[in-house]
Amino acid sequence: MLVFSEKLKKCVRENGSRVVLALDLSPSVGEKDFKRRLLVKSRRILSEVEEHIVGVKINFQLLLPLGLFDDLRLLIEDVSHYGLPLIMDCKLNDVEHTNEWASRYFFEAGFDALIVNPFVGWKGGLDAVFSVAKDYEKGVILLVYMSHPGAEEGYGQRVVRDEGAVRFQYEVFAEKAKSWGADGVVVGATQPKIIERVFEIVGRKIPIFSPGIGSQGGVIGEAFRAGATYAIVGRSIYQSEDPKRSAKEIKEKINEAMGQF
Ligand code: BMP
Repeated sequence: MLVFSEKLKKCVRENGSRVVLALDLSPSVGEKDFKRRLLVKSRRILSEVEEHIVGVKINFQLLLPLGLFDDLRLLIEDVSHYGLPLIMDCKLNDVEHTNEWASRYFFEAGFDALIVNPFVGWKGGLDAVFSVAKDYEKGVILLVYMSHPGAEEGYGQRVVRDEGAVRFQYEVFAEKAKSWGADGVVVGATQPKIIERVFEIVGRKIPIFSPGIGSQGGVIGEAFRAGATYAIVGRSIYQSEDPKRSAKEIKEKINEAMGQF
């Protein structure tokens, strides 16, 4: 079994892409047959775009209606069948015993990596997630700076470290990603300058996953020239009239920006 980072790199080589699909479909609750339609549509979009992506990210929009060990299993099996890594975007943020069980459930269900929130800290918080991930040989991705404007209030605040130095919170989180051995960091594509700074800290060893391209105003060229490794893209693909064509176009724009493939 390939570990998360190896699986990702294999998909980059095979699919020539750096796009992680955020499969956040959400038909209206209560509409007739909405759960079945959600599943069918998610599977269809995945099957259309799988050759142009390198991974799939799922969040509560699918997890809650479909259920981790119920209908979601079919989608998880599809992702595995396409050989793509699967990321659970739970932004885990709790004390150790609940973190531990949530992580176990996600890994047992077939997820390859989890996104966690570093605000909760290490001791009695994220230490549990990293420890479970190690047991299962899975990945942990740290939120370092989010893509929405309000991110400035937390991730962008100035903090005074023990030695008196004033730093940005996201710089401290990027350093923690290194010292905790994270398998990736999330930095919003809407903030290319922050991507650049995080890249200076984490270097090439820790990939930067960047959401916010397209629908949230992030620009592919700016994010990738600043150091993004992967784009997390949802609406620009799944709301497109032709998801396959859109995924391919985004893939090609990224490759052009990176000057490769
Ligand atoms: P879209 O391309 O439709 O804007 O979706 C972006 C995806 O990335 C969503 O799944 C969202 O939950 C996620 N995301 C984000 O938009 N900003 C962040 O800072 C962190 C995220 O995980």
